[in-house]
Amino acid sequence: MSQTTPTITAFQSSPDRGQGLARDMRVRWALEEVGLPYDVRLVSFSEMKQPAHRKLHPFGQIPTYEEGDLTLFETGAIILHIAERHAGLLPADANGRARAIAWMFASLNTVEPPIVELSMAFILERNKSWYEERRTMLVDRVRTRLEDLSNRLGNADWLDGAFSLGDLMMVTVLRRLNSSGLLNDYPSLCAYIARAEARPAYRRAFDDQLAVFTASSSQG
Ligand SMILES: N[C@@H](CCC(=O)N[C@@H](CS)C(=O)NCC(=O)O)C(=O)O
Repeated sequence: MSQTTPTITAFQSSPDRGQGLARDMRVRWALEEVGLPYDVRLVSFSEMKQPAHRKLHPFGQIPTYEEGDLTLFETGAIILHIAERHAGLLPADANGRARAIAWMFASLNTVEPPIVELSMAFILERNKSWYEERRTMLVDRVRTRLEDLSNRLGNADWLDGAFSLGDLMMVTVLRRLNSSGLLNDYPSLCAYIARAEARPAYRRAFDDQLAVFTASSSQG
């Protein structure tokens, strides 16, 4: 079967300042795990909101994924598409695959929302008089998820058997908390993230994304 080289979109100049948080990182990492070469098209913030990009992504965001006549948006859908066609991100048995996919949904639907809300509150509301009170509530909600996740992971290396797309997505979600200090209270989650970050595919994806940021910063 011939494989068309996919093209993904990524920030021309990432607001994450090279921390590997922009969501093209998830797709880069998945493609590296399965050994699929890919091209990257960089887009500026204004280009993302233009009709040409909105044809690919209705919400004017990155990443998108183009492969032949298929265009996808949403990292969950993109990574599932890659994992279903290439070995490396899903177990062979049907029940194991279903559970790995459940973990991917859990990372996106159950763990990511309170984490994003906490960071959005910092970005948009930190000057409000009620910010500290709201932050306390949001931190509690994040901690509830971290506690439950840490209890479930226990001493295991990965969430359910071998490394899967569920771990890939969960780690990218948890890394959004790096600057908050909240992860420090959960040593098993810190070790889990470190284990994932040590994977050669993760390193390649991170370095490639960082190279874009470094090049854009050096252009001023
Ligand atoms: N749920 C989407 C979220 C995509 C998303 O939030 N992308 C961010 C970059 S990490 C973006 O494009 N932000 C710019 C904007 O929303 O204007 C996914 O997982 O693909």
